[in-house]
Amino acid sequence: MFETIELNESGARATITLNRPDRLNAFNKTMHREFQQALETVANNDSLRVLVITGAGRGFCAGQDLGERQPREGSKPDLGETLENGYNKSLRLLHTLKIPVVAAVNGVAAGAGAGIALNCDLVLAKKSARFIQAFSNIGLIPDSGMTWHLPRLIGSARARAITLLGTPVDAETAENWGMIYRSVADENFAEDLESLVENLAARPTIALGLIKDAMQKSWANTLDQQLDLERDYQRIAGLTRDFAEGVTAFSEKRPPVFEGR
Ligand code: LHQ
Repeated sequence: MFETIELNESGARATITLNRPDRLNAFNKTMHREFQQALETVANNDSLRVLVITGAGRGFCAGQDLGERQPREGSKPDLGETLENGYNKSLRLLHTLKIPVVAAVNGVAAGAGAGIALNCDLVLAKKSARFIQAFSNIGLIPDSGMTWHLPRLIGSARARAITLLGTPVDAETAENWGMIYRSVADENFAEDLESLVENLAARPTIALGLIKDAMQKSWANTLDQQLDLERDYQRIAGLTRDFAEGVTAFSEKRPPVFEGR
């Protein structure tokens, strides 16, 4: 069905695999379109409770396909258009998903490829993976939300250094800096990913969606506004079947069986 990605929906989980391994899964026009279609498909499938985004082959994603964006004599490329209809549209779709999204970073993540990963809720990376803010290496500015996320994740000093210098950050450093959730030995990656995904898929999905949204909104809210938001979201969570199950299971001293409803 797709040419540049794979979408696999199986039970409660979906996996999108960026699939142009000979270009380190760099985004071309078709891939932008197909990635958005896949995200829309995931958003419309109520039985899904977790999404994984990963890359085929040895890389996660090398950002924009530079072969497609080679400046031609006399032409005035509109990179803003690539952002508006490509990455920005995708990232907005990603952020409105009500299920947790795991970036399974299997190899290098550069430019907007690092951006896609760092926009996910949880980033699990192989120790051998690197995150490269490659934008300034080619005369561009960080996009895909990187000027927003990086200072918040790792502080302004490090964010400025790695974006101005384009210095690669290995997965272990990324973890130590708080840029990603966890780096794991390459040989344990598949197993650790599996247990993370299994765990998320079995948790109370509506509450997880509300947690995501609350964390996101906190960046723009005062504490006062956030306390109001927590009151409102807790009201919603309190009406779910999973809350009833959680409390019942606790009093019956057994593990809860959440349905995501
Ligand atoms: C690639 C790419 C690539 C095409 C590797 N394109 N082929 C937004 C708005 C609009 C336009 C511009 O951009 C943006 C946002 C951005 O994403 S800007 C940043 C774009 N990305 C980059 O600048 C990264 C470019 N790639 C690299 O620096 C290296 O390839 C990294 C460090 C990612 C990996 O290095 P290596 O492991 O040494 O692999 P390699 O360089 O040998 O790449 C393997 C192949 O993949 C190679 O092709 P070849 O035919 O020689 O085997 C590369 O040409 C190709 N490739 N990235 N972005």
